[in-house]
Amino acid sequence: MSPSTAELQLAARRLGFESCGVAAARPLSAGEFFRDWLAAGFFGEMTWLARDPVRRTDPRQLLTSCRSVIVVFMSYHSGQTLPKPTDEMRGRIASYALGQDYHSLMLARLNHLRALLQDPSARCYVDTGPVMERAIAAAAGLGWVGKNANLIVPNFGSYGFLGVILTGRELAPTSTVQSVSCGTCTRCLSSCPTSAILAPGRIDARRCISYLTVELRGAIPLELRSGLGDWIFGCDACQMVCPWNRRAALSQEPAFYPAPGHVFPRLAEWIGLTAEEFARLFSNSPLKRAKRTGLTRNIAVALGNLGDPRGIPPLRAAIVDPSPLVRSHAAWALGRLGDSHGLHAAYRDEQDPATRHAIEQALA
Ligand code: B12
Repeated sequence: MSPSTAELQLAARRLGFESCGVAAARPLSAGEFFRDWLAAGFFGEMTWLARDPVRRTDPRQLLTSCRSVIVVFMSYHSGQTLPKPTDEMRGRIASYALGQDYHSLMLARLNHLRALLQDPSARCYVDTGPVMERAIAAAAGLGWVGKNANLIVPNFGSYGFLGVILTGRELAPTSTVQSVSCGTCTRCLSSCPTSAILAPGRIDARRCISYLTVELRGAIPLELRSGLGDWIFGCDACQMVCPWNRRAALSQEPAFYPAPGHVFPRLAEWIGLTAEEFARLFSNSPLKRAKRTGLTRNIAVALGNLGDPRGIPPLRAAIVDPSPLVRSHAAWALGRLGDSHGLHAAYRDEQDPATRHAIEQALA
């Protein structure tokens, strides 16, 4: 016999999920918004998002037998409040990525929940399939979609991951009524360093620092680089200012607490990582998604933004990196630090036309 919604919610709590709800499997009301969002091109290079939008906005297109969608929220809020040390050049990592990789951890827990359903066709997803997890979580009444587009859960704020199970079981949907919301607050809109929140809930991902530092594989657009500040992987600017995160309960999951050295990482150390060191250091971290070249590119930009002359030696080393992507961003950063000597030296040896152009621009 299938468990009731209440039994599933209890089991989810025992598995460490702060919140769990159920939405009936039907086309999401977010569908129209999503299609407009795609038409505007806001997905950038994440072309996988644009593939088959109908499937993404209706769980029954993904699993034909689907009757209900179970959705869970797990906090990763580790409450980092320490001021940034000024001893060395340091960067910043979004809090979702400070600890261990969440996909495998949450999928393993979700699979325990799935086993209770005794439904062999049920499927689990954590960021791993064409499902609109936030829209489903809002439909199940877990919280509401804030103006910063994040799902905000009462008492837990928005620093949390979502996961879903699609099942053929008919489960009682949970309440969809949320009596609280963002009200008149617009702090997230005005705090976004790259003005990526065009209107409440409407994000141009191409401008979002999270996209630029995690998903984008190529060059970061010149006009957005200064906005990155010291963020080297993801960004929390729109969540840090959210009043709902001020008194949010901390995560109960030790795996999501910061790995040693990941809070305000030392940029001069990390910019010089070899492929092997990168693989070893980040094998179980969300940071592996950026790959070594992506992370090194981001660190070069952060060093340029910090404007600290101590950034020149590590950037001069990065300007001979095997990757032209890294070299061109190191050139930009050296330009910001006014190191024309280092740029001239690099220009003499540079063969790649795009990187030569980047050096010329940096010198100019
Ligand atoms: C692509 C993606 C991104 C992209 C695009 C983000 C975006 N806002 O679209 C980038 C790389 C920028 C990104 C960044 C982040 N992401 Co992300 N991302 C995803 C992913 C894979 C798909 C999201 C998607 O479909 N986007 C398209 C937009 C249109 O849809 P949406 O934001 O999901 O849903 C919105 C619309 O439906 C809208 N909507 C619906 N109807 C209507 C009607 C009106 C009138 C309006 C205005 C809006 C509206 O409201 C929804 C909520 O924003 C999901 C996982 C998943 N499969 O869902 C994770 C996910 C959304 N990301 C997550 C996280 C943690 C982040 C970051 C916080 C990471 C970070 N710190 O750097 C940032 C937050 C940036 C932000 N403010 O949105 C979590 C969110 C958890 C939560 N509490 O909300 C998810 C659910 C992953 C997970 N499994 O936990 N992400």
